[in-house]
Amino acid sequence: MQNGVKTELTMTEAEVITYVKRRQDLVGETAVLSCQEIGDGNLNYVFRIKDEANKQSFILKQAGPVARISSEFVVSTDRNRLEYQLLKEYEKIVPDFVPKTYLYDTEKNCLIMEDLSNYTILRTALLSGQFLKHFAMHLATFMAKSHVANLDWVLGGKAKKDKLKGFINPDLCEITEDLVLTEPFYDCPRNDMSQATKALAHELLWTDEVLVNQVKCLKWRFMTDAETLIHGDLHTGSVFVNETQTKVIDHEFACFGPAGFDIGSLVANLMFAKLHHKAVGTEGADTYFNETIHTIIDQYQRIFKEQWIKEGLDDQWLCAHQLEKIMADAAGYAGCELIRRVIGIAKVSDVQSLLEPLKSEVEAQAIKLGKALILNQTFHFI
Ligand code: SR1
Ligand code: MG
Repeated sequence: MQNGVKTELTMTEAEVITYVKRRQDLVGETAVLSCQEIGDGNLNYVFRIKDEANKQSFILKQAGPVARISSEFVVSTDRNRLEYQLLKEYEKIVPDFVPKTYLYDTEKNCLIMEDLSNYTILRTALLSGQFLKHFAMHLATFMAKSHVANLDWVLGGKAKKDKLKGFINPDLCEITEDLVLTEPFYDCPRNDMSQATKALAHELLWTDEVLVNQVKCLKWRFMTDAETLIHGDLHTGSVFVNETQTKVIDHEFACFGPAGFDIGSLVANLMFAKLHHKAVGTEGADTYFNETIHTIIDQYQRIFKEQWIKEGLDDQWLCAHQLEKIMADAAGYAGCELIRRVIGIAKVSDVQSLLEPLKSEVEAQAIKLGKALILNQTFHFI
């Protein structure tokens, strides 16, 4: 038991093998299975199952009743259904950018999907200096196409409301509302930072009423603005890349929310990679990250407009107006993401892997950049 919740719902490696063996539709009688738990995220258990006999492998992702990062977070295992539903949705709209899903089990709250073992997590690739180019265009396409396809204007008001019912995600949205949009902006006991960073947070954030009020507005919009279907946690740890392809994973935060939230999360995490490389003095990193971020921002808007027309929408004023709002939101949410990864409980290795004094310097830069993005609600100055 953890926090009064039965943890025995989560399978062991041996149980996963027995479970998969029973799925003859997946592995067949000749399968020789081995299994390893490889998850390092904050929420779920991720098992890699190898079938030596048939030279194939799968990923089984199981949602436990509490978050891995802390049993304080009791999160509905329904998140597995939401993830499955979003994967199916993306398979229709942006099939090249998601892993294939083979099975969803409502009893065990697990999914079996394509093993992307020949890919690397984008955050890891970037930190190790693999300055890949293709993913910027892929992620701009992924976001713009999925966002436009789920606008009220495209689905129709009634059908959109009907679809929205299937993506109500109170527990995971609450995590975002608390960890991203509330706790970093006051002296919350759950925050986690050094004394020096705390002093800076006090000086630059917690005592700045204008900033705190802007964040309240961003939180309010996140809670109430069901603009379109969003991934909801699109950081560089939610993306797999290889030399030519890009796959977006970890879809359990899916909800109808402001489109700018996805763009902001992604851009902020690229900024963390940039700050990391700047701190350690990697040559060419500044130019690479600036170009990558600008490609995402520019291409998102270009593809958004293109999709708008493809969907048969002809009101160009509305398109421009909505895009303007989305990009302002994106800058604001990027600011919140930059600040929460420094002050809040959920960290990023871009910062955590640095030694002092570099770590504190990058934390201060992230706080200042985050603040400027929230106050200005534009990327124009970056
Ligand atoms: C309790 S979950 C903490 C964080 O991990 C996820 O990846 C989300 O970013 C969430 O905010
Ligand atoms: Mg995740």
